[in-house]
Amino acid sequence: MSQYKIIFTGPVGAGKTTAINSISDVPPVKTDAVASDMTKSRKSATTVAMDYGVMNLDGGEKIHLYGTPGQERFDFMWDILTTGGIGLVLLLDNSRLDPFQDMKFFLDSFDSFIGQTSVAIGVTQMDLNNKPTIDDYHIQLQGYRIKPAVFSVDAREKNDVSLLVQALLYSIDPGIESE
Ligand SMILES: Nc1nc2c(ncn2[C@@H]2O[C@H](COP(=O)(O)OP(=O)(O)O)[C@@H](O)[C@H]2O)c(=O)[nH]1
Ligand SMILES: [Mg+2]
Repeated sequence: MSQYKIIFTGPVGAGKTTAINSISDVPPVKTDAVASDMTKSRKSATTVAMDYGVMNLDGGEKIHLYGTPGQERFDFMWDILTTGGIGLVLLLDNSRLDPFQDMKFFLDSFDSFIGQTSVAIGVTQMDLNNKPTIDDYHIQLQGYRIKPAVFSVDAREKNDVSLLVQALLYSIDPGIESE
């Protein structure tokens, strides 16, 4: 059986834990702890270590899903978490102050991993903030050498997250999803 690993990243509150929860076919492992810093105002719990889940594809493949901790003070873990990964899902919270700055930060931080693999971008909270638009993201991405898929995603919706993951898998290997 084929086993693959993909990594979810993005700022605190972007929906990583929720997204993995939405698509995992096994009960996800959440290592949430009570936040002790500035994330407290936003959420009562935040991920300090990582999230983990598994998605079973129709072709029998297993996709292992790992979520990075969002806080920058855990960025030492990012290298460990990406080892062996085949692609990155970057979730961006459209209601944050400067989601383009967030996008730049994460694309830069994962630059070498993305260079060897692939990335797909999901923009969450568009129901709360409809600007910038997906077109605006595409325009912003013209300054980068990569051409990722960019979808509007509600991390609570299994279908939204599943489509994003499938777009990522397709960009890596158009055959991976075939039944
Ligand atoms: N309104 C709205 N809420 C969302 C959306 N996506 C995720 N959320 C909520 O955003 C909050 C933060 O999500 P969480 O998964 O904890 O973010 P994480 O820090 O990236 O793991 C949760 O309450 C989610 O239910 C979205 O598209 N719209
Ligand atoms: Mg989380």
